[in-house]
Amino acid sequence: MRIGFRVFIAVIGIVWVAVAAKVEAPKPFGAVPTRAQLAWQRCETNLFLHFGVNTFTDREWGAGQEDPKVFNPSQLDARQWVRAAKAGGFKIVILTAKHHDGFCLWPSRYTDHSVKSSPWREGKGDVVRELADACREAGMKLGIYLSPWDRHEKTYGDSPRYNEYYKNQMTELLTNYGPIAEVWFDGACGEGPNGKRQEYDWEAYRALVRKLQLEAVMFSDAGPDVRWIGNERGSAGDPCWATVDPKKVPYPGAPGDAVINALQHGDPGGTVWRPGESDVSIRPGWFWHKKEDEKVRSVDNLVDLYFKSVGRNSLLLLNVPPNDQGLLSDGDAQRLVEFRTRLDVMFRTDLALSRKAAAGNARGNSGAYAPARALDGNADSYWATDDGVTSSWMEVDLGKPEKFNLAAIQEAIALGQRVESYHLEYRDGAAWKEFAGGTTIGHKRLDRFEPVTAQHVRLVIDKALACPAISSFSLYLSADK
Ligand code: FUL
Repeated sequence: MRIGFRVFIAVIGIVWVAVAAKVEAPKPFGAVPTRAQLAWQRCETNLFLHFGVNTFTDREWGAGQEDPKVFNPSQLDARQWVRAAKAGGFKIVILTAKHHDGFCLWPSRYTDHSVKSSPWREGKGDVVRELADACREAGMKLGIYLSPWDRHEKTYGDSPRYNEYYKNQMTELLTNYGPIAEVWFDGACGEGPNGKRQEYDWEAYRALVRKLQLEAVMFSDAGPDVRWIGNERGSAGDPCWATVDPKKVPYPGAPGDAVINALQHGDPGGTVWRPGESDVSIRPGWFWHKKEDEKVRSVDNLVDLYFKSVGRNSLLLLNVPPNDQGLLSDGDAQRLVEFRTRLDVMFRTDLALSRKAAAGNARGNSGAYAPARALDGNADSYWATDDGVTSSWMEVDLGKPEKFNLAAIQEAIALGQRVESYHLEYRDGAAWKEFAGGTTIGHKRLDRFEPVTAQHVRLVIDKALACPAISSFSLYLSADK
């Protein structure tokens, strides 16, 4: 009896071990995101604030000779900026602490070309401080843009000296204002063939940021953490991989069509994780110009950009420039609210949430990776197939025929980006009919299509670099097209 019981326990143990061994999670595939990159991708929409002397001189690129006295916003209120960002659902606000004209929005110790030489707050003001305080109060993350190209600073072109200057300023910004979520390195330089030649010490800049703000992601054409998407139209490539071959974009500002192509699309199986950020302005210019007050993008246009950036595994960085009073203009702020309201309505009711699911293959035949995991509203659980199964399907039973015209799919990107192509189909009697499809998925893929009414819907993974891991599959009926 006792021996029989022991045998029984041993058998249970062996079976348990065998089952547990079978349902081991998929191994990460290729390059994977760091914790900071993953948190950044989940932000989805960030807000850019272009503000500085150009706001007062009606220019886009200041010459560097501007009199600091022109900087005098009468009602600057960083809390208003952050309120508008919050209302628009933006997660990080990135301020041009210094643009190409070299004028600093904080009282840097290393130059007088800053707010301290302006009449604003009698030379005692600090825009970066006011924004950092407003962010902290509101639970908003802060990012900084510190232009490498500097048309004012005398040492620019004297490479070692300017690199010191730049690093000193970076140190001020990264030590005095609390946590910084993103550092934006702009690759632009308009010096031209006869202009000054500055060799930026990118390696030293990056090392400094890593040392001072471990959780900050660094943006530039060449990353290292986040890449430029290759245009300023807010539109990612299709396909769009978060992985890249770093040799294709050797340094920020590297020219050529091949570079732009690499930025737009990334590389399947690329050795480095470097997701794309799609920057675009809500107005024609990056800085505020009175004459553009009537040229603020429409909600339809902004939603379209959202689909072309966030919906293609990128992040939307939308610029909304404060005006010469130091406020976001009412029309712009209002547009942000309308944009978010529209998205909230679109994505309010997920018809697939918690519905019954089936799949052609579920890893280890186990509940841990069952298709229902893609319908549970949990970003960290996922449906996965067995190793080596790189094409399969999962099916959702909507309970009754439902009408929908919008699909959202997400991969469990903590394990790497895998899917190369997929399509969607619905059951019509005995037949399955395709109604949408595409290439990469990544963090998020959004599809809009003519309304379909069906009860049974399949996500078919046609091709993947490794067993797919799908964290979410959702269907919606949106009133607009
Ligand atoms: C560009 C700059 O030259 C523009 O002025 C703007 O800051 C944009 C975001 O990046 O490279």
